[in-house]
Amino acid sequence: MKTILTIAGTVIGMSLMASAAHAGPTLDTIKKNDYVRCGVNTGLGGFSIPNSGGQWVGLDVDMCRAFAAAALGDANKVKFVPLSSEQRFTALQSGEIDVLSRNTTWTITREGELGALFGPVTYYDGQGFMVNKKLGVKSAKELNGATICVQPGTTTELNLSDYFHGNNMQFTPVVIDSLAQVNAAFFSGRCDVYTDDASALTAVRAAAPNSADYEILPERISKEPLAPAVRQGDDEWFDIVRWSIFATLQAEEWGITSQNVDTFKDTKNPDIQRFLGVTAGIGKPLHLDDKWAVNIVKQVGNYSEIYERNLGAKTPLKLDRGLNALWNKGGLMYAPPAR
Ligand SMILES: N[C@@H](CCC(=O)N[C@@H](CS)C(=O)NCC(=O)O)C(=O)O
Repeated sequence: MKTILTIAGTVIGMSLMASAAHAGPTLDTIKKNDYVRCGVNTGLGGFSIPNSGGQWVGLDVDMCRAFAAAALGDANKVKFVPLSSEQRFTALQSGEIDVLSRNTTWTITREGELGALFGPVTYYDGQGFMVNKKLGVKSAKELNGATICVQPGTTTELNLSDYFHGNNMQFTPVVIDSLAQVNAAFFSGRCDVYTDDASALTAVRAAAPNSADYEILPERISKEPLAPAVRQGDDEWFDIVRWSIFATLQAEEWGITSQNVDTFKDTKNPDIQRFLGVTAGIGKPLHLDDKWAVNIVKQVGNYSEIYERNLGAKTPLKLDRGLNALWNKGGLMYAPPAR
């Protein structure tokens, strides 16, 4: 550090020192507001939806709470901003929200052209098709000529067109702006087919009055890595978002839950000591105190707790972990070392 300062001169030296002490403009705003403004879905079961008591619940919502637990020490300090598919990137670009945590697929265009920067994937998904069983359709390849409900501003709309053209099939899109209206259009029979991320189809079907009448076809026509995104240009806030997600995965890997976290305080494992802030060091790289990770685990839970609470076997969605299992359990979820 000293050599760099001498060679590179005062300007770089000062900016290095400034960045060590300063946590970035977004965290400044969050601290000033005393809440994280989190862009979420308008109402998608399992991911982000208000419950009967008016509380926002879901996996994307819990990630927002994790960011607040890390940044402000309190998972309740979140202002949820419901956004449609088309509104979400403008809300992020304009500074209306600090983070977008809303079943949003990580793509090159959204990063390269829409100014978003995606954190780690919180749910690996793929696009599917749902039909009324009375159509007797068993495969997406039988959908030639179908009328298909889809929302604008989504990867879904683009993949749909690619899939049908690639397979030499025709379709009539029914493009509808709001999720509630797409659902209404499909369930009233205006469209033969509903296409969306498979998890969203599962959620929409689970909420339907006669859900047993509908079938999700076996094909997954795309990769939909769903991840929270921040605005480009604020690395410090990006780091907090990124490492908050990793903390939920790391806690799962070590079997640390919201219920048992206190029993780990006498651990002899130096990695766990650091993670829990028993020994110093984990806060400094994020410009936070050493308790940020333990705050997440205590107040929100590890990834498995978050998953099971919102999407797992005891929920209406009943989604298997699949690709969303940890790396050492056959899935893709992997946290780098927090040291
Ligand atoms: N993952 C896809 C689809 C995300 C998406 O916006 N899906 C729609 C259909 S479930 C949605 O969430 N709509 C909610 C709304 O507009 O209120 C993407 O990022 O484009």
